[in-house]
Amino acid sequence: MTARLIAAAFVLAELLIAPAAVRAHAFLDHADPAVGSTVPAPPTVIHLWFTQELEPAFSWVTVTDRSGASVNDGAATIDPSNKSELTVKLKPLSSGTYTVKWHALSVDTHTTEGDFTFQVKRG
Ligand SMILES: [Cu+2]
Repeated sequence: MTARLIAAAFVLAELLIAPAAVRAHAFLDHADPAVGSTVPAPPTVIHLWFTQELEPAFSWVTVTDRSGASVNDGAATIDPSNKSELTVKLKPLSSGTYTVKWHALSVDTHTTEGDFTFQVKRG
């Protein structure tokens, strides 16, 4: 084996082992509106789907406009039939960029957090 082949073998081994650890926490899988997207009509709710079920009492989402003002209409809720989905209602949005910050406590008691933006641009 050349050194390059040995290095490649180690990288492959890490790829095979790492996903199990990554899956142990609740990370954002996808969202609607999608992460980084531009939407033509203001959404009235945002859905966030995570890679693991969440603890409702310790998981939250804040949505802010460019000035930092909250546009949440109430707290985020968890769908009882799908505990890996957080939904947050929104006040009426105008055109602009919005930041979604999320904080999740997964059922395995690990916390994760992150943020993303989306843009409302009427066509
Ligand atoms: Cu975890």
